[in-house]
Amino acid sequence: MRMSVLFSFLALASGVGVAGMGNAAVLSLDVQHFSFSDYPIAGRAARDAMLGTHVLSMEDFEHQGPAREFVTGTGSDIAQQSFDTNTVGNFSMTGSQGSGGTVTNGGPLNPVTNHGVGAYLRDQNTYGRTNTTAGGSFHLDSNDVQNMAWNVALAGDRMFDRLVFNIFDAADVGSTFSILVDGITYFTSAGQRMNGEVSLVTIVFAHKVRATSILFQNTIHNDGFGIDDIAIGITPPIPVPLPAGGMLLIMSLGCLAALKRLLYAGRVQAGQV
Ligand SMILES: [Ca+2]
Ligand SMILES: [Ca+2]
Ligand SMILES: [Ca+2]
Repeated sequence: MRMSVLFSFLALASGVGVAGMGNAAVLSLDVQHFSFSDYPIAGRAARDAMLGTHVLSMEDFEHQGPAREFVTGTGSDIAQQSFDTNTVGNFSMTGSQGSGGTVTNGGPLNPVTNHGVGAYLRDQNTYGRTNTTAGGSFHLDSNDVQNMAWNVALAGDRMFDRLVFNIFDAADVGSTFSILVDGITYFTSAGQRMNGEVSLVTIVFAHKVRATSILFQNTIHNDGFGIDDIAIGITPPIPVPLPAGGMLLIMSLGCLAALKRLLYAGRVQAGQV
């Protein structure tokens, strides 16, 4: 069952500010929350409705394995590494590094050394962050690092105007979670959220764009979240109505034909034909 719509932003006013910065103008950002058990039916139906049929690219992380932390270097030179999906753009981490149970616990959560520095491609549930793809197992996890940045772009520099994706387990252990688009905050979580809650996010732009920057921002670290089932789409072109001149021409031709019929009828009546 759909639990609530926390935020639906018609960015008419903010759009002016965004456009003034030369960035993508957000027309609306909608967030729908589902419990993890409700998501498979109600959430997927809502996702399909928000997505429509015109999808340009999708990323469900099922073909990005193996599970791993995105870092470079060793020892004290460990640094986060940007993860380029080749489908929906790239992800990188900012802010305080992770140090919670997600990072420090051994076993299946961390089959290899985890530094809490880079995003983690995971193939199993991690404190309520888990895959949302039907029949899948992978998602991209924040790994308890504070913020995640997503530079949205399509292969071939194609244009788009719609993003649909799932965020889950945000703001359930003390953080306030926000979504920024090109530096402007369009969503902030309200109160403490449920463990494992799935938040279906839909962002619609006022016009087609080639790139945009999304920041998933937390007030603290160690309140991890995941992202999965990303889709980038474009609104199909609207059929162009005939211009006013064309309509006038059609109406004039119609009138001319009616006039000719009247004249002919008059001539028949007068015995001229
Ligand atoms: Ca997945
Ligand atoms: Ca959790
Ligand atoms: Ca969390």
